Amino acid sequence: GMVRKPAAFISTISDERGSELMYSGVKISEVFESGMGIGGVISLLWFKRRLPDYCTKFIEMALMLTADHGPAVSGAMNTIITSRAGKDLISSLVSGLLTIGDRFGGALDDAAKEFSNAFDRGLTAREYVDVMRRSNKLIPGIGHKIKSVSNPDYRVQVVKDFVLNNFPSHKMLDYALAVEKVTTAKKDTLILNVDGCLAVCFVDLLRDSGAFTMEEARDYLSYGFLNGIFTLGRSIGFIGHHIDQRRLKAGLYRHPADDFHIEMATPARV
Ligand code: Q5B
Repeated sequence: GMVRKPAAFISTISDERGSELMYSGVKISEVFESGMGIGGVISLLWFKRRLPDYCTKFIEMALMLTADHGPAVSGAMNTIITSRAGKDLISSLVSGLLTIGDRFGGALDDAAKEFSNAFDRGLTAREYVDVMRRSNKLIPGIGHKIKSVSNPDYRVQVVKDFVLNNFPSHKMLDYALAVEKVTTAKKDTLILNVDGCLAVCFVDLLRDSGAFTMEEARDYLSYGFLNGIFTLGRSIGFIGHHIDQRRLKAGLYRHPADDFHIEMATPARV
């Protein structure tokens, strides 16, 4: 008989071949009828399962509160400058996205990893801070350029309130808040930041919602999906900044030369 050619790709999250598009086995009509929202769609396409309502609501909150944080942050500036250089929406968006990393917006994966490693090893908050200091590492998810104990970040408060009131357990959030107590005693700005707070709460969700086994929780964290939450959320803002610059008909940007300190040594003759 006929031998089927082995497939070059395997895909398990969506299927458009039948009469109805399916997301992880759920028909698109059911996606709409059930009112699962974008949080439910992310649950299907990222985790291949339907999550409880409080989890999909939490995912939506994460996207809403990471959507933008003003024009001055690294990514928005890149987007604005690219847009003003006359580039198209996708180029401007991507230019902003490329700044997301360890320092700006992309601290979620490492925050989840480091906080949960420390917690699982039974380190006290103080011991974790000391271990990181001794290894000369900044604690991912701690610190902010402008937010502080005296100028709190409303976004972090919203996340904390939701998790404390809706999650069945919030061990990792409690642990991160104990770490924040230690770090803010050193400096006012060393708060649990939006990246860190979202990250530890997602660890609580993965570990204790009952929707994932411990092994699945570990695997999903290792896939780096948490930085995907910030990236997806902030794309909303970056696209907004591109549209804004177009609307304003903003011209090419050139940074004032007097804002640079230029220092040049004459190269040694060889
Ligand atoms: N120190 C965020 O730095 C920032 C420490 C620390 C221990 C730490 C820094 C950091 C880890 C990465 C992280 C996410 C670069 C931030 C985000 C989204 C955003 C952004 C927005 C949005 C800020 C002063 C003193 C020094 C340091 C010590 C600093 N951080 N010690 N662990 N984590 N954090 N990123 O203010 O003794 O004086 O030398 O890398 O979580 O990106 O809105 O802007 O929505 O867009 O420049 O919210 O914390 O502080 O570097 O001058 O440090 O504190 O060692 O100690 P700063 P520095 P010393 S949320």
